[in-house]
Amino acid sequence: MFSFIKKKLGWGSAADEGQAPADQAQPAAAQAPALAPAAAPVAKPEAAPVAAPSLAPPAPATAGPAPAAAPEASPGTAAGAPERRSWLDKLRAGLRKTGSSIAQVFTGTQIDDALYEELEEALLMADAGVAATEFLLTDLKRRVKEAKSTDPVQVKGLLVEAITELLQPLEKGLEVGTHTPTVIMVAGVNGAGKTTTIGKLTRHLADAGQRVLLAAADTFRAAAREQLLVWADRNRVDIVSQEGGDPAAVTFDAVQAGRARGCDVVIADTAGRLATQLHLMEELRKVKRVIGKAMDTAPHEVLLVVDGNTGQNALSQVKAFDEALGLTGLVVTKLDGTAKGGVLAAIALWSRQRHSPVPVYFIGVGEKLEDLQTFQAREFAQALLS
Ligand SMILES: Nc1nc2c(ncn2[C@@H]2O[C@H](COP(=O)(O)OP(=O)(O)OP(=O)(O)O)[C@@H](O)[C@H]2O)c(=O)[nH]1
Ligand SMILES: [Mg+2]
Repeated sequence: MFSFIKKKLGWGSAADEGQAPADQAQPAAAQAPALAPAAAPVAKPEAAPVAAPSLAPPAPATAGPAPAAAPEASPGTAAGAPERRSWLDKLRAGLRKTGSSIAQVFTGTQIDDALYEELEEALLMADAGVAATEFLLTDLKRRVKEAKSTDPVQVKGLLVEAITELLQPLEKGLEVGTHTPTVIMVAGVNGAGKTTTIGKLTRHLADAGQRVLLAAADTFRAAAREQLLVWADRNRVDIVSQEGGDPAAVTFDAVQAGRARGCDVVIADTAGRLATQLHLMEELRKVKRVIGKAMDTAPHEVLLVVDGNTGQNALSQVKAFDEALGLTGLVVTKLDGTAKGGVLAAIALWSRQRHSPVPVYFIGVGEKLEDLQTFQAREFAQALLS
């Protein structure tokens, strides 16, 4: 459970002690039929308060210069610290291969050309890509000069600073509640982790008292629908699905049903596709257009789920899906595996050059519920170099 969701909503401490305030004691979703089909009678909205909850990143677990979220750290951190540490360990373990090779650059005694060359190689090996590697090297050399550093260990610290600063614009919380419902469309290549991410996110939202409706817009595979049904059932939320239906039509029905039922969040799961499959990308654009027809301001979020193991290909995916859909956020999954993590730096550099950054709302470090975590730039930079 993201303890900070509760905190943002102003019911953190009571709920942390297992005493949800009276008006939140019964999540609206729990009262809704578990697996309502599209044609189910439209339920009157429950009086679910929408206080613009934000799944904002928590304050950094480790010390760093003036973290912006510092004032919120205390109560939530106390309750959430062990959980957060354990996923951080997973992230570290996942990135260890790369991390150790970057960290090893700083085990010598000299700061010379050889160190920078080794670092360049290590960053490239970590999937940072040529542009981000050059950017970080230039930035690091400037920092080293300014700090008049003579110790490689100090240089390592400066690299953590450089990476943190580059990644910082990607650190932003997903907000729901400004619109009712908040409509979230989820896209990505096959097997990236879309459905799993939706399942975990749904659970967190439902636990926070949000009434969620899922749209099974992956109508290609019966198994895909079943998979989302399992998550919906497990989370006791409604789902709109249709056997072999048109993805855009299913999504349209879901957004309309979400509005009629007074849902807080509608999440559309789409079928995996490659950005090079032009007809499938066109279909995705159609899903987005149709969501806009069902609700003027929607979709409010267009999320791309990328597998952290795909290296520089992840950046290509981000660019291509952004061009087709206009992304509002990313989820980077499987950072517990063999992912090298450097691609986040490449995405951050690309994001800088875009008119507005595309935040990484969440990272996935495993298949369990607690393995969906908010992205925190400093923690990530430290894990990368630990
Ligand atoms: N280790 C690890 N596995 C993950 C993570 N996220 C998802 N998976 C696994 O990746 C596999 C694919 O996940 P799905 O959620 O089905 O991926 P998808 O993008 O919906 O796939 P398609 O709908 O087929 O395109 C499953 O076995 C998940 O359990 C993660 O963060 N870490
Ligand atoms: Mg799926």
